[in-house]
Amino acid sequence: MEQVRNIVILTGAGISAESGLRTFRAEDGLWEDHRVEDVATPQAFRRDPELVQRFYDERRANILAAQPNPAHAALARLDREWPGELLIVTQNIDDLHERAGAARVLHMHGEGLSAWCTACDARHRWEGTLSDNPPCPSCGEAALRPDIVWFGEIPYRMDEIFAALARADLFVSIGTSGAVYPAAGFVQEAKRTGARTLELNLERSQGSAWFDETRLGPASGLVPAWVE
Ligand code: BV8
Repeated sequence: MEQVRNIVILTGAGISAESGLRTFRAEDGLWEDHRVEDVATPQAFRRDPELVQRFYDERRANILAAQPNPAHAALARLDREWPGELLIVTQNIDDLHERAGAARVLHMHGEGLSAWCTACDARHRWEGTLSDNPPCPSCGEAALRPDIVWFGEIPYRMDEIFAALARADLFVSIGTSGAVYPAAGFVQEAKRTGARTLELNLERSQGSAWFDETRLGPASGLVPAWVE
């Protein structure tokens, strides 16, 4: 393989599936219980804040009960040992990459264990519930929302992501259906700037045609094998 220095890795719900966290679009997906427009939009939050807060309360509890799987562990090892640039851009709101030991992680869709105060803009690590309207530890206002990027909101740190893609020699996509933008477009950006592109997924995704190579199987097997 030609000299690879800089790697960008995009992960989606599929990398956490074997940790027991449900994906979005599988038959048991999250969206089945709640219609997308019912929970993951600012409009839904304005219309029915209690429903949305309870949805994320449940997700937060599931995240705390989950454990990293061999795929997270393999990426953490790669992050520790890789001498060049490496960035794990995750669409996931769980902290399993970090709990496996990864450091260079960017949560473009926010974090389930973070609460964002809409009154004073402070962000707080949050493991409990928000549906009971707790006061913001900074300003005391009962104005905390999930620190999550909903549909129609702008993902976090897009400039950092595009700068990393511009420098990447290798782009690896793991466990994502390629259904949601702008994340689904990163492979095209990586190709445009000359990176090799690899997809590791349980099944072919909406973006598979854009990848130089697609390997199909569970992440817990594919990712450690690729990192070796
Ligand atoms: C934006 C919140 C403007 C957190 C999420 C029409 C056309 C194109 C785009 C649009 C359109 N209309 C609207 C849009 C934009 C919209 C969008 O893309 N809509 C889609 C539905 C068409 N996007 C937005 O609104 C975004 N914002 O565009 O702002 C902008 C953009 C750029 C710059 C400036 C301005 C905001 C999107 C973020 C929404 N928030 N989540 C939460 O609740 O969790 S998205 C949600 O879906 C998750 O965050 C997740 O990241 C995302 C994608 O899902 P996946 O992670 O891929 O999970 P999925 O279940 O789909 O797939 C799992 C995959 O894993 C499967 O392929 C499966 O086979 C595989 N798998 C399963 N098990 C395993 C496995 N693989 C390996 N091993 C296993 N064991």
